[in-house]
Amino acid sequence: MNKNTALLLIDIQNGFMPDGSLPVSGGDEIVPLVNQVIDDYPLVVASQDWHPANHGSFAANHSGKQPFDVIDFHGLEQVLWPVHCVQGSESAEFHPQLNIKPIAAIFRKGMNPEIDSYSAFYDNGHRHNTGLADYLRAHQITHLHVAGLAADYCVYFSIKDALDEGFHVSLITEGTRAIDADQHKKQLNELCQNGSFALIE
Ligand code: VGL
Ligand code: ZN
Repeated sequence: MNKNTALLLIDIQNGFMPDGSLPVSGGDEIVPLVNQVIDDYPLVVASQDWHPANHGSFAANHSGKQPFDVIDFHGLEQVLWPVHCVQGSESAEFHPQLNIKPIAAIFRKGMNPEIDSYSAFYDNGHRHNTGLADYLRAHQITHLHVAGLAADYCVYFSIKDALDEGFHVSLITEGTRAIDADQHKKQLNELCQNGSFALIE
């Protein structure tokens, strides 16, 4: 692999596995594929969804609301989720079969209870950044290969921010799974309009 290309792994955590609290169908199937390619990259970075128990994205923290209801949360549209990836819980741990040894840095997100954070770069209001873009630039990274979960939320918004930050981005199609496959297809059509985006099929 070119020395300017990093592998970005999004939220490969128990909470998003088929037996997790926010299940992504087939989410566990990406783990062997990621393990196959992870040693090919000069730099591997990962994100972790890392919520406090009182996080505002949890339906349980809004009386009368159910998971997947959509609300206005401090001016942003917010899908309410089942409780997932609470800091320090099993749900927040990486999948036990994921080879984490090559991961050079982990960027955690979703810690502020007042705003959700899908992208590994910025919160959903683009107010705070995680330091990921500067970290990658400090390591002379210009190209990203992306895998992880979920394709239509954290992977999609991470790719959009990466493109806005000026990176060339390729999505490893076998290395991701969506919550809503139709939504993922539409998002791919949109991303493919960007000359800096490609699919690795
Ligand atoms: C995610 C919904 C809520 C994700 C995280 O990792 O795609 N989705 N929190
Ligand atoms: Zn989350």
